[in-house]
Amino acid sequence: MAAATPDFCRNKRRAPKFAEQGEHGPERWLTLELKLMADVALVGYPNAGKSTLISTVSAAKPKIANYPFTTLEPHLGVVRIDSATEFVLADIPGLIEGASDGRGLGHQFLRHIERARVLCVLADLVSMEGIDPDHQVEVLLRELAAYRPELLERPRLIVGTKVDAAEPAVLERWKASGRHAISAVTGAGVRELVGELAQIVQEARASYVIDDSEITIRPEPEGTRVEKLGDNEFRLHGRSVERAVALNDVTSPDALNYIDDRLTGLGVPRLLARAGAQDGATIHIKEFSFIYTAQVG
Ligand SMILES: Nc1nc2c(ncn2[C@@H]2O[C@H](COP(=O)(O)OP(=O)(O)OP(=O)(O)O)[C@@H](O)[C@H]2O)c(=O)[nH]1
Ligand SMILES: [Mg+2]
Repeated sequence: MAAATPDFCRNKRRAPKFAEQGEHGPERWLTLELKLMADVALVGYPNAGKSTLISTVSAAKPKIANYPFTTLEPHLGVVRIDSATEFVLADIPGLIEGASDGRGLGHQFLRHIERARVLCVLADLVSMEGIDPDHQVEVLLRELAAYRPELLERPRLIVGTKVDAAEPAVLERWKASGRHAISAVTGAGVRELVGELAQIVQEARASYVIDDSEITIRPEPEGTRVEKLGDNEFRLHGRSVERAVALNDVTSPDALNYIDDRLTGLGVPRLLARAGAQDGATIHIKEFSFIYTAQVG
């Protein structure tokens, strides 16, 4: 912007006697929403073992307890595999059936899942309420889809938890489907899980672009528009021309020359000629008016 503004103080004009009036910048109210950025979000029923898992694979230390909704806010943990490989894991409060309609705590946290590249869906193999793990997965995926269908397009792993305490029949059925099964208590399957997550994250980082278009704010275009008001009378609209005439004093010859230079620089004579302005036309820009002199040649 500064580059387009001719200098006020130059060799010919060492002490300018006029100044720009300044202008109000654009004003707007923005509601900003903070969303966690994580590579992997842990999604599961309350009490499924999400916090226990994150506390065994990262330095995050969320509260762990044997009742639902222990975790009330999301936690992030960095999982470091070697010096070159790490990813951010998010422990999200438990989701229950109806979370996408606002039941439980899920609704306000579903939005944190939105920013995760990969989903790790945990099914409790030792559910206190006796909810079948397959049913848990079904409900969780349905809730995610109800919130944002595109969440189901994210890469995901489905993992059974608490294998150390699972009923043999439940465990057998779960394992028969070839899905991951872990115990955050004994460590069974945890290393393999973390390794696979790192791999998927790496692939997802390479291919997944987070869409930030919602928060793009563009300045208004600078272009000039000519409106024909009547016989040889025109009005110019546009930020640049309005700014060019917004001087505190437009009566001094210096200021008028300055305005003339700036409007010429903005291509106003050409625009007026193209719009059919004849010599002597009255031109308005906001409250400022002047007579147009057609240029010869
Ligand atoms: N036996 C066994 N118990 C586990 C395992 N993982 C977690 N638990 C227990 O399950 C209970 C719930 O664990 P949390 O990690 O708090 O579960 P959560 O999914 O974070 O629960 P919310 O925060 O309430 O959603 C705790 O009593 C844990 O000790 C496991 O691998 N084996
Ligand atoms: Mg928790």
